[in-house]
Amino acid sequence: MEDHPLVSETERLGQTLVPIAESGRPGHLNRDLVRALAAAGLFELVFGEDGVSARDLCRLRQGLARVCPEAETALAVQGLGGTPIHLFGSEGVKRDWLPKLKAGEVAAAFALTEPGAGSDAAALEMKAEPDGTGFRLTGEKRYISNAPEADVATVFARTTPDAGSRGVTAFALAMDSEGITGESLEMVSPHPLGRWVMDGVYVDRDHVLGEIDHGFRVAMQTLDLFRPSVGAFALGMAEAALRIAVDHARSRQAFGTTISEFQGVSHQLADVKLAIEAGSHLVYSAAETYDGGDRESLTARSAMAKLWATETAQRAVDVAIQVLGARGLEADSTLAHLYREVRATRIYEGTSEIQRNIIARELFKGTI
Ligand code: COS
Repeated sequence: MEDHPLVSETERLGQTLVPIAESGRPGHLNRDLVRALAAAGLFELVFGEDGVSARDLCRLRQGLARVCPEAETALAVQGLGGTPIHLFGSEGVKRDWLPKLKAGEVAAAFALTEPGAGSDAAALEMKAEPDGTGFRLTGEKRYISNAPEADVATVFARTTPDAGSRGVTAFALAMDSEGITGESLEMVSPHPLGRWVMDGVYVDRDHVLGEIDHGFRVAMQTLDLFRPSVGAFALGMAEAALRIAVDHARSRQAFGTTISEFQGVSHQLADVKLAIEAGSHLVYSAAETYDGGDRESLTARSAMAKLWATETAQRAVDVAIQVLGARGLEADSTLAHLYREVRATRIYEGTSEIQRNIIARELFKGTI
């Protein structure tokens, strides 16, 4: 697919962000990077006055991913954490947080996962017990991007016990509130991840996002928007890996010729290109479905886009490393970095297995 101008513009911008990304501490929030993304006006697009354009979100993510995955992830986590505030927050909550999120003055997180609730998100146990005009949150959130350093988080907690997905509420929570402790987790993935423990943390009723007991919907609708964009991130990384592999195969000599002459190499690269091209159609068609307001087929399209593109990216990076051989595994090479970065995309925002469940369920429902 031909690049939309916003993809190539963002790719150029991403190149200028590389030094800022490299100046950060791996595994920790890079606030300079968040501010630089804001200064470039990217959060104005993510938190648009007239709502969100899923296509623009995908374009930004694809462009940045080609050259600067750290900047891409900083953009994405701010978007994922801030979107429920943008789309479901009260006027007061939006006034408190949106200008700061857009200016990159604060960093956001999306706190759904718990030690006992990953794929089965409705099993979450963090309690939200009524107290005066608000609630007190108690429990643990784990494997949260930007934790524990984020300033504000969309936190999902249980307001009705034993009610499964029907007893969950979403809150916008200031993460310097009393009763919150947290720590970073050392993961293979280079972006910041951590955990928070909440011990009776007070949050006012005005900070509920959407309606009480209807927070699961807030989570699912946010994921329906973001899953295609995870696909766009994956496509950008797949394209980066493919470029490196093609350049190498063109020039690398072995057995008296360039290795691009060997079908064992060239056919693998052809297959990667084919999968990327198919992935672009799935990703942008899911984004178009969101922008067009067709909620019926969105959940399945979104799952298909994420599943295909992230699996493709994993394959693209693996093939590229195989083509480069030992060079591709040099610890500070772009491919080694992509290798660490790409793995998590098949897990977060719903594993590949969950995406297949969603597609199958929607297929039997008849929405696709
Ligand atoms: N949009 C709006 N509402 C949705 C929805 C969607 N995409 N998906 C589900 N819902 C609603 C359902 O309509 C249902 O509402 P009612 O009870 O009022 O009928 C409710 O949410 C529960 O839906 P469902 O029964 O399908 O929930 P399940 O427990 O079966 O879970 C999956 C559904 C597996 C899809 C969900 O748990 C999931 O996405 N898991 C992965 C979690 C994830 O991505 N974690 C990553 C965290 S962010 S890094």
